[in-house]
Amino acid sequence: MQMTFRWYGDGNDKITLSDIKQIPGVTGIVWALHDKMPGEVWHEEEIAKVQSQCAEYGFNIDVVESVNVHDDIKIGLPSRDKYIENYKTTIKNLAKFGVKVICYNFMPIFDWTRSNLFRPVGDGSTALFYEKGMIQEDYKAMAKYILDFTEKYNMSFPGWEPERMAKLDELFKAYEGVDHEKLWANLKYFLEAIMPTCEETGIKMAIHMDDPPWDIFGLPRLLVDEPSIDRFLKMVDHPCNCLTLCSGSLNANPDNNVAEIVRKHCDRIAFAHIRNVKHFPNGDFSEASHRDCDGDTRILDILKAYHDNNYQGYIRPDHGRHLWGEKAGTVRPGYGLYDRALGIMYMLGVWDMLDKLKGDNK
Ligand SMILES: [Mn+2]
Repeated sequence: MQMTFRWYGDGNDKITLSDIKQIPGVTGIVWALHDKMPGEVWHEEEIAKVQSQCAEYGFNIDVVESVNVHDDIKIGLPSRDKYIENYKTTIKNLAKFGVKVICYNFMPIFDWTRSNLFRPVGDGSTALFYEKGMIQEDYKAMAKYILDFTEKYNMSFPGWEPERMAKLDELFKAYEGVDHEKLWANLKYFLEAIMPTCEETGIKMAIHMDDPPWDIFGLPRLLVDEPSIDRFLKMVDHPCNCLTLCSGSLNANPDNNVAEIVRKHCDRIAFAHIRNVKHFPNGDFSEASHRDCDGDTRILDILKAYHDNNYQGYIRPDHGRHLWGEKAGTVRPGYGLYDRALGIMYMLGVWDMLDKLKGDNK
């Protein structure tokens, strides 16, 4: 297991590489060129700049999150081929700098979705919250809440590019007729087109689970549970076609048993997101600390499953709560310093003990 930490880049994240360096056990930065629109090529000099910033602190840049996929590819328009060519160029450019894993998602229009970004947890901290009743039909109200926030605090969220969001009605129209099967077919087309480039460069494509793992606003969602993950891996059965297994996204549906999925598909998990979720009886959920008993995701079972399978891939704490003065305007929602650092210490504590027990049992 290789511990990593997501960083939004110089001038785009109040957390510094020096801060991250002080968290024990972190060897790599999970990064992206956040000013790129989906479909644009990532150029060598832009990649080189991030690499040298990270190298100064001894961090690798093995994992990129995310190289976003252009809507035309997801919709299946004839123009997709041009964007696929751009994607291949980006893969090749990233490989030149030692990148090993590209995290991406195939969610139509909206990336992650929440109804409250700073909801009090009850202990003085706040966390991302999903109110099921609010995210049903009216995409405009939800989008307005998120976009007003980004405007007020002058930040942009991955997958929530204002340029795309300004054309929401057009986007919804463009996705008309893209049902589950069409979206599966478009995903297959994309992956089959880029797999030769992945094989040539050694880069693994690691699809992120859909968040939340169900259809929203009438838009289809694909990577939602164990059967759909099985289907995805079989559909393009190639060692470079991998998963970003996000425990929090999957466990937003409490019927999903993430540890079981880890045991079944560990060899195809290139990147592990560890996040804990607490459920409420009405279907709402809140994000929680990484400690197993603070949520319902069974973090200990998941870590044990990775350890039992001798997991060699990359791992990171996914979202954390906002602590100790972190609030709107001072922190990226879900991406504060403190709770993610606590999460790392929890995970490493569990992992070290499992290592020790394994050694003792020899
Ligand atoms: Mn995640």
